[in-house]
Amino acid sequence: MKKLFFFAAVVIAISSFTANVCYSQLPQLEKPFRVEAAGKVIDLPGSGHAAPFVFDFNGDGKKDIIIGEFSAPMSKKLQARYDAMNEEQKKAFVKPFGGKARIYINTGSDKSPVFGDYTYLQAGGTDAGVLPSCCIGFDPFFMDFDGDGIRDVTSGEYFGGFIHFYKGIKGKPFEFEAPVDIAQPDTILLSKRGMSKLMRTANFVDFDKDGDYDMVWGNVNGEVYYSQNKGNGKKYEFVNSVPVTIKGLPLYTDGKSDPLPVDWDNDGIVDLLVGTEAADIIFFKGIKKGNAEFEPGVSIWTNKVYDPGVKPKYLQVKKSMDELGENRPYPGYRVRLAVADWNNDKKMDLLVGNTFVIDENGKNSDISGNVYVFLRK
Ligand SMILES: [Ca+2]
Ligand SMILES: [Ca+2]
Ligand SMILES: [Ca+2]
Ligand SMILES: [Ca+2]
Repeated sequence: MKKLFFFAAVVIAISSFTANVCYSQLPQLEKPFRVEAAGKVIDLPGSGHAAPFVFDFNGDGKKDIIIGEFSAPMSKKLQARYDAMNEEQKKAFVKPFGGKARIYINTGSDKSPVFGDYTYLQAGGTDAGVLPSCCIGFDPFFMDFDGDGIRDVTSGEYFGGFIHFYKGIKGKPFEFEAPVDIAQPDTILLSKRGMSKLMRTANFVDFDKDGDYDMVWGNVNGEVYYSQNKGNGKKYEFVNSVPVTIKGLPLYTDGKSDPLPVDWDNDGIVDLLVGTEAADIIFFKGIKKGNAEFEPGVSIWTNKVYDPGVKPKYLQVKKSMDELGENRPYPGYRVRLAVADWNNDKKMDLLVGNTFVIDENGKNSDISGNVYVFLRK
């Protein structure tokens, strides 16, 4: 018995030591504030699934914010509420419509952004959209994917297993071409409906430093995959996706993963920040340039170390959420991440979009979403 206790104490000591080592490398963050527009916090009533992306959209030298959102057909309750509105209220009401992306142009300065009203991202002559289903709306990632000097945008979708590519148009910053599906050998040759292809969320970085964008993607299962681009910067050519690994074992999170490749601890090696269904944000420290093997994941909110190779059961999402407890600095679940130097102090800050329930009402609960900014200390 005594021996067993000793063993347990050693295990606890080792795990907390490992956790502290990782945690001390984590950037410390200020208390958050929510992004506002037209003097009010940006809310996504009836849609939620705020998916932020920050960059200079219109090329005037000031950062703008693009926020993806989700929607589904209106619930009976919401429809009844809409029907009872007067004309003015109806005009102001945001109807659910499918996954779209709001563009908020910065009318303040680059250092202190101020946003007014938004317009919807346009593609193929209409609002750019993804079909709404389950748990992902428009999930934007902007970059010049095809190397023609014009930035493009991508988004995942719940069904279909593809990442959509919307090509930017020269001289028309607010318009994009109608989407095409990004061809990948594993999406073409294998079943499109396998669980691992549901709800793909893709973010990009030149992971192997060969001059083109490689893809890191998550899914409904909470897995994270790396797809190497062997193209030439003008034309992509993805090879089969491989699971991102920790000590040789696949990386798993508590479902609906949104992996963002970024050098979060500033050591010159790309790390992963992964947002989860349980509202946690997990830091996976990169070990070596271009290698899809990472250090074990640490919660940036609680210091909890996630065991590699352990596939979580869906019900453990609630457990993970409870473990976050008071340390979770926002309500809700299913967080989507972005990074940007928001206040121009040369330190990378974190943006978190969430989905939260306004009114507990079973299946027809009203939801919304906000975008939180965490400045780095
Ligand atoms: Ca382009
Ligand atoms: Ca590359
Ligand atoms: Ca790093
Ligand atoms: Ca900053």
